[in-house]
Amino acid sequence: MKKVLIANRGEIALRILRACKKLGLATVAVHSDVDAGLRHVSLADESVCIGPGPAAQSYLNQAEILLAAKLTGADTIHPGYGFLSENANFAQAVEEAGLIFIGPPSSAIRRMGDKVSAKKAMLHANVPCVPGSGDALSGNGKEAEDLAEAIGYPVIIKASGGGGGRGMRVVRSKAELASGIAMTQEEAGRAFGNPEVYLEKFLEHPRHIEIQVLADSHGNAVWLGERDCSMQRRHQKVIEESPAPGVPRVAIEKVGELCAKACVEIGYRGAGTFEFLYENGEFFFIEMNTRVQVEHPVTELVTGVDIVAEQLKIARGETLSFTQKDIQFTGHAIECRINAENPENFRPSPGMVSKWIAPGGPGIRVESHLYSGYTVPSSYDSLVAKLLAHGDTRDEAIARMQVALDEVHLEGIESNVPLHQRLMKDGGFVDGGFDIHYLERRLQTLEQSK
Ligand code: MV4
Repeated sequence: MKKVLIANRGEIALRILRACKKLGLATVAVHSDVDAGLRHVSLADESVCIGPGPAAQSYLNQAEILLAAKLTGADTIHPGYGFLSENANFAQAVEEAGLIFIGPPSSAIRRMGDKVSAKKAMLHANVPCVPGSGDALSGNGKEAEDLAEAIGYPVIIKASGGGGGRGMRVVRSKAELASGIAMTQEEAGRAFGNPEVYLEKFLEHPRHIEIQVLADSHGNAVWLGERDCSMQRRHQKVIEESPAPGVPRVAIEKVGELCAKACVEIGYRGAGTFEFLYENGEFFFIEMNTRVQVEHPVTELVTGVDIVAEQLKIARGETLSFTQKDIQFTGHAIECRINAENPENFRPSPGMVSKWIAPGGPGIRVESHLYSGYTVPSSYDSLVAKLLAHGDTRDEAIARMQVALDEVHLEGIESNVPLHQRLMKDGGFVDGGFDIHYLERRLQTLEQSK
């Protein structure tokens, strides 16, 4: 591995570029027309324009990205998150072109992308899953009825091709079951080209807690603790933190060990995340993400592990340089996702950033591609910065985050910084342990009190 093509944009492209430089790797930035001014484009050794603004014609254009790799002599492609990062066909095309794809083998992406086969793999590896069908529902309606009766309503019908909140439907009684299954199958067939659905017990008040793992290509795997991502709105995470407040360490250690073992069992390689719902002291696997995630710096702050550099080292065949017992968890980290959006109605707020001054100080980390004079395009998601605070305790992390949020100077576009400022003082947030519905409920009561 000598030259890495970064097939992404924004803050994560800059993050990957920095990891490449740390390891002495040459870099190629690929960018769309509207992204020529991105920081990582000027900082990379080489850059190639791969098409117009719309992602379908640039960051999702597989042929164009492979051509850019060929033209520049890049031997490796890092897909970041989103875009092509979990596209098994792209990973396979990269492999077949004789290049290194930063991620697990395409076969593992394919297996985890299909939620029924992912769940089967996890059940086989003894990772606790939400009670349910354990396989795709057959055409026999009676079978689903009996199963739903046995686990008890409410249940949730999920598309095997879905994930991340797409293709699911809650069913609260026997009367709605058959039509609920038929509608979800119909929608899934259209949206994902795969009508398969499965059934689970619907958990009403879970928290969303995920386990970060790293696995090398020599049969070694470690877990790097958890992240509590329950503060979300419409399946978009808003705040993430580690450790998860109030969850017993023994429970985390138990599920963490199972995740690391599962990696070895399925032949996983690279960074990965096991997503769980956590309710009444129990973990239930729902999905696995086979990429680096937006919130990976939360884990980096509490473990000191450079996850993106580890991805690169694993991909070039190195053995993990540490074992599970070398991993120490220190203090508490919180991440606020700063989006270019109206803080009241959440509508995107693209435009020119006339002034950006980033916060700093002890325990503060900023991941951002922003600079004064940068224009946030309207073509992509609205994440413009990740602000992280680390402290000895959760209270200290919150206090540092409050100071840092007050230091943010962002002019020219609207942002959700005011929302984060309110949340850092919100009783429900400060207490910790809130469920995945907390933020949406809290926003409703704020709306009503106006
Ligand atoms: C669930 C659930 C309750 N019970 N599964 C939504 C995204 C996808 N990753 C899985 N999701 C859910 N699955 C059962 N059996 C509730 C959700 C869910 C959710 C999960 C994580 C984070 C935010 C969420 C918001 C709404 C619903």
